[in-house]
Amino acid sequence: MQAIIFDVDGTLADTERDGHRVAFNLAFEQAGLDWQWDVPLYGELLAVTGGKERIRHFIERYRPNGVPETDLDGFIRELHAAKTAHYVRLMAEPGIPARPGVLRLMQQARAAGIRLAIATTTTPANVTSLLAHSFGPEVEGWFEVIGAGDVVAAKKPASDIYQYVLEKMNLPPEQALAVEDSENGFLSATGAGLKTLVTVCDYTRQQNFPGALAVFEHLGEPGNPPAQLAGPPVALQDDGLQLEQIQQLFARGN
Ligand code: XBP
Ligand code: MG
Repeated sequence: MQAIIFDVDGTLADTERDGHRVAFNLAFEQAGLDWQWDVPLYGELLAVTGGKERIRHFIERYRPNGVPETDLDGFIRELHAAKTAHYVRLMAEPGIPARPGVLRLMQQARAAGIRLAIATTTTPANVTSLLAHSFGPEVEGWFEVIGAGDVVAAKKPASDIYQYVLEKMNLPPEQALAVEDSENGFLSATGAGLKTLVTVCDYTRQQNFPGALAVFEHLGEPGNPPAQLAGPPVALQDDGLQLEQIQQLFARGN
């Protein structure tokens, strides 16, 4: 295991419900639209990855008021740019905490000489803001490659973003671990040939991850070990899933 490639939303932090969703709603309000994405509706809309793609899907599926008859692309692009500005600000204030054990695993990996990268559907500015505010000012620099947003044409569950990152790292897929939280992300990573560890979030707990190395609630931190939901049983200590245990799961494969 030469590298760990992290997903962002739902994996590094629980950003969907209290970050992205809120930012979308603020952008709708600012544009004078009466659209409101509540928590259950947003859960449905998450089936479509990518904010612009999600807005388009919402328009096509729900036919809401306020959609112009011409230049739908431009309308969506502007709405999404406003959403990104809100999201970037929300990450600074009030912010969303890093999920348990993520920063620790990054630090353990760095100490062991394991390379780090990111493969995400979200907009690059969102990654920068989350890392700076929830992880620390130096953390973005720990990632050799940050593959994000529109850098590839087809978003998750397509494998393009993982292939893009592997290519930039000049790394074969057998030598990297992906960490994901959702079915779409899992399909993207495994489709690129990566072994994948899953840490679910509230929106993805009921999803299926056939062939994952293991599925946990989260990575865990002292006093807060995670429940294991699938995979060969790992004997966790009080301080959560450790790098050596992940390396053992990786070596054992699936
Ligand atoms: C994350 C997403 C993103 C965000 C919105 O998926 O689906 O679309 O919800 O980000 P993953 P943008 O965690 O699998 O990468 O609005 O910037 O597109
Ligand atoms: Mg995710």
